[in-house]
Amino acid sequence: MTYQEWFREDRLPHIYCTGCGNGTVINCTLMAVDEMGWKKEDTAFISGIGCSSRAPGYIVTDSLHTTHGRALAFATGVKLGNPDLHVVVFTGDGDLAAIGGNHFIHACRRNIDLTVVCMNNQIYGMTGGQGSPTTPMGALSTTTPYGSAEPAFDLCELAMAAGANYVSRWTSYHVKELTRAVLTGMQTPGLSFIEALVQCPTNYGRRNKFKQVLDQVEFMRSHTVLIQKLKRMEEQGEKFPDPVIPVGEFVRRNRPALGVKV
Ligand SMILES: Cc1ncc(C[n+]2csc(CCOP(=O)(O)OP(=O)(O)O)c2C)c(N)n1
Ligand SMILES: [Mg+2]
Repeated sequence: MTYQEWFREDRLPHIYCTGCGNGTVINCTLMAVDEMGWKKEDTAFISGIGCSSRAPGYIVTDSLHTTHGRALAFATGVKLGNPDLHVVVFTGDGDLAAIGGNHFIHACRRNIDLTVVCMNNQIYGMTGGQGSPTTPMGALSTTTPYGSAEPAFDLCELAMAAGANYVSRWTSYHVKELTRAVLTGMQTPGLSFIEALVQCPTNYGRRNKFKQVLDQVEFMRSHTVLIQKLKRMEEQGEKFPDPVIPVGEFVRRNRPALGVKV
């Protein structure tokens, strides 16, 4: 089987804007699913509300497109109700960290056996570009017309501190690394959190000096540094990109988890 067989062609055309990074993340996730050899009948995709949360609609398995911020609450029910299912959550930065922030930290604390893929476009994409908890300081959005004055959440640090067993960050530029990270997350019992930074040309890029789609992709390429390398650079006083986006595996561990079949 190839990963393309997981797509639902009857739902095309999709809603994503030209140049959106979400499709890349869906591809990477389905390539990881294919690599896992999961069966469609044993796999469920759960999401909240947002552009990112539309992803399960394009996949052939059973899925739940739930309410804004509540993907993890529904996914908890699905997984604990039927631990035999492989449960993958697609969410966005607003869905996960704003309205759904409390579900996020408690799902990580409980370490529920889920794979959570967050498409972080650093904005509320679907509703026209309001600022989110991951909008960088100084960035323009419809609700931060003079530049965001708030520090942003680091979703990976948050997931790690709250207790998730596996945490990793990549971007839509890093297709191979992202696929491998999702795969490792699927292989790790407990909550696996994979953050995928994505370009949003319509609602983030055009307001923030990324005139072309590839300008934002190039920014992600040139501002990412592997976490371990970054630590070394800091210790040795070496210069690194500003702002810097640490990528790679933040943690892989074996805390007690919920929903793992013993
Ligand atoms: C309870 C509730 N509040 C607000 C909304 C409106 N709303 C829909 S999507 C969204 C933001 C989505 O942002 P994000 O999760 O980052 O997803 P994106 O569209 O950027 O992928 C909001 C506020 C809603 N649907 N339900
Ligand atoms: Mg978003």
